[in-house]
Amino acid sequence: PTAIRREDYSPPAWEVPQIALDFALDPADTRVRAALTVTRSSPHDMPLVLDGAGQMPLSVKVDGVAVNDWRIEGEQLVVPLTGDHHVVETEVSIAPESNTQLMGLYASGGNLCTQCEAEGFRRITWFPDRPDVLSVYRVRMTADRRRYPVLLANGDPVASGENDDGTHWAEWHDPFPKPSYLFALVAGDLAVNASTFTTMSGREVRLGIWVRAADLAKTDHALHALKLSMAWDERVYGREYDLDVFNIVAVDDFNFGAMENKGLNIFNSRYILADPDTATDYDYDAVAAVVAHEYFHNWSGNRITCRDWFQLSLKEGFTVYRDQCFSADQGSAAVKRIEDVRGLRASQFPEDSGPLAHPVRPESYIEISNFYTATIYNKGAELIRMMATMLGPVRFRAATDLYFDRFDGTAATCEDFVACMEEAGGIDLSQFRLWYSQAGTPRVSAGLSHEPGGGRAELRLAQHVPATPGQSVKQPMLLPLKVRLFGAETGRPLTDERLILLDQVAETITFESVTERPVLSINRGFSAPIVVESDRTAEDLAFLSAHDDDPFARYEAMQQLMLDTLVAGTIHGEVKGQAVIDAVTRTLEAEGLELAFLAEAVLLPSENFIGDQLVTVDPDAIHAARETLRTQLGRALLPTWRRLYAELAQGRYVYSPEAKGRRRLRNVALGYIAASGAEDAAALAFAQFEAADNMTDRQAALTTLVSSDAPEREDALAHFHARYAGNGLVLDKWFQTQALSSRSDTGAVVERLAQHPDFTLANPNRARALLGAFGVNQRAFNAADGSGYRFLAEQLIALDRLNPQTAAKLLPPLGRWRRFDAKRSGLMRAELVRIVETPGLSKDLFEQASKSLD
Ligand code: BAL
Ligand code: ZN
Repeated sequence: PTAIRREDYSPPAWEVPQIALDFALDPADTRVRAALTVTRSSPHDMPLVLDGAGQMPLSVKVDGVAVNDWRIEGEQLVVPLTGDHHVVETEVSIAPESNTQLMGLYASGGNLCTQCEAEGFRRITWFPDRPDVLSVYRVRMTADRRRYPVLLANGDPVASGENDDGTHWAEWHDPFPKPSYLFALVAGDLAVNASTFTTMSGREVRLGIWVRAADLAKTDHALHALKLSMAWDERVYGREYDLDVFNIVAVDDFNFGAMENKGLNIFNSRYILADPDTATDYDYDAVAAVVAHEYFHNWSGNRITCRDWFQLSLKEGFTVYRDQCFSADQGSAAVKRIEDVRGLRASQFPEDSGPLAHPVRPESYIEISNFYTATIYNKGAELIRMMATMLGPVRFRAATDLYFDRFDGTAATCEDFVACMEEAGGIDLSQFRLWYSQAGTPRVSAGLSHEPGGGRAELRLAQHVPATPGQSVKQPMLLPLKVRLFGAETGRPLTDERLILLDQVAETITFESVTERPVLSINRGFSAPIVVESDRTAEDLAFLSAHDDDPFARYEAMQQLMLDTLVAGTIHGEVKGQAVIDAVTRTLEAEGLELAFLAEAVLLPSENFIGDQLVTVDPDAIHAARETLRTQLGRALLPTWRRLYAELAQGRYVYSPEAKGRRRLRNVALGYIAASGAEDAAALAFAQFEAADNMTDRQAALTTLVSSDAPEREDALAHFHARYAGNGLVLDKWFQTQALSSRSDTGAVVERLAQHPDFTLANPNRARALLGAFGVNQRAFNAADGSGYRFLAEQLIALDRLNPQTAAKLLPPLGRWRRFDAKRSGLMRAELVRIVETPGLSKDLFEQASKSLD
């Protein structure tokens, strides 16, 4: 497979201002007729080159006349054209029911739907399938009336009618020029939760959430979130919705979480369906966040799209930032920030320090689907956040207004965005641009010194950006660091919060009038996505965990204290947990902290995150150290956990920030009661499991039991499975919870679950629930005999034949071989070699596996 390089970009030779599509829909043989109005974009003598994937044209016409001077080159259709304007028509036959890749037009649950980003449209019809070719689409669909009573496409509905042969038809028109990756259609037997939204200029938009009839009762939360998102984007960014209709369709088989097709979002049903019995609080939050994310794309992605796929973070980083801020506004901003940083550390930091590290704006790719990564999305969002921090809210809003105004209706670049920030923000972002081109997580060392009696403190900062594949030498970056000093004796702030722009390899910052020993609070709010290495003692960290006025920094101090304790415990085999116990005690006793914050603050860092701190990961020692500290915390604070567990019980289920916080902390308490070894822990968990009127409490109880040896474990698993038979989203939880178990037999259990009648590789959610969860279960996956590696490799090879995109996304755990001992490294590499050498491997999996071997 060959690599596509960013520097090779050239503008399209032919524009396609209009396209008319006519679908005769049928699961086995869908006929697609496309009429492209094409225009030579500059003086040149190049033919029209259209992308396709597999299908042969049944006919090609130019200006209404059949031609035969076209040719197929590789996967492209080349049509010689003499004039500057033509209409080029093609017809193809495709079989949605045999499409297991879930790219292009495919069948899910008896309905037909599409997924075109990034390069799925070429599996539907011949087209210049690149994001900088923008066209106005007119779509006509004809389908069996009984089987597919609902016919939806982008834009606004224009006309519909019935035919004598049992079919019906509908025509849709989208007046906004869009790239092919935003095309969508749905044909199915669907029910709608309909409503309206009146925009800020008084236009009424018809909203519809389309699902199978049995799921209709689970769509109110998504619909509510959609309305909140529409109002939020008007208020915060001045962005109004632009069509008369906004539809969302939920499908069970979907590679992404959701897709922002213009006016017709298609969602993975896990991000639409929610009711208390089947969705956790986390699921509810995720539904709202993804609904918001896709809606926000209407401006950051659709009205302004990407010039090429190297610019993917232009729309994804910005839109993630927007959805993060939206979610922060709905509940606790502090807890949302903690969750986002935890996610970044769990998924992006390992990517940035591993073989698949790439810049936020990559230089090359083999398969673009592999670049829908945490780096593009989540680190990309951090870049926007840093610019917002440096500009402040007023100038940031002016800069986004400028960006939306200047680039509306175009395909833009990351550089265009940064230039708007610079222009409207009145700052020089030359050095900041390195964040787009340099991969790797910067590391900042921070040392604070103080002259007792002298009144002056000095903060010595030094930065280092580690080498990443293809980038051995790095330049120093611009790092916005929010810093504040606190007095160790009084506990009071000694300075205001300062925003330091660290732009040198090393720099010393001076603070005057520092009258007592200062303690450093740094990278407050996680103002830069970096690793801080400070010389703060356990005492300093405990102090900050009790006194810092920045909730993130307060959480961070506790995490660092825990991490230092666990790393030492892993290395020395003895866990000295008293400082953590004292700090947790103080936090739980502190006044005025949100319950959800408390729940976050007292949770130990994950085994993976502990592993990330070590040169060589010893999964068993890490597991042992973490379990020991959990047990110490459980025992030392058992009366407190029991009190919290009793006090935080609630009546009937309510979804509100306050109620969510209570559930979260109560379930953390349950976990610690179990960790203490209390004899009644399993009975307590099982009672909760049985009595719960909501999935949050039921799943938390199940999670506790699944990691135990208690007899209740099997009962709970069996009850759960029986209760939710036929509910795919909840069965995913059943698989996932078992794959995340901390029991020593988890590897064997997971292998058995892969043979379970409810397991299938054909459904991406199911594959991710078992294989994805297993891959992040550090101890189970890294079993010393290599059985975990072998199992995952076998599953990925099988999955690759069905759905390469999903297979490739599950590969990264095998790429961590450099971090393990020689025996595990060798076993992991052997599986990567086996994958790479598999005949007929997709370029998706080839790219991920071969890069992981380097
Ligand atoms: N554009 C792909 C799905 C998403 O990020 O919204
Ligand atoms: Zn997105």
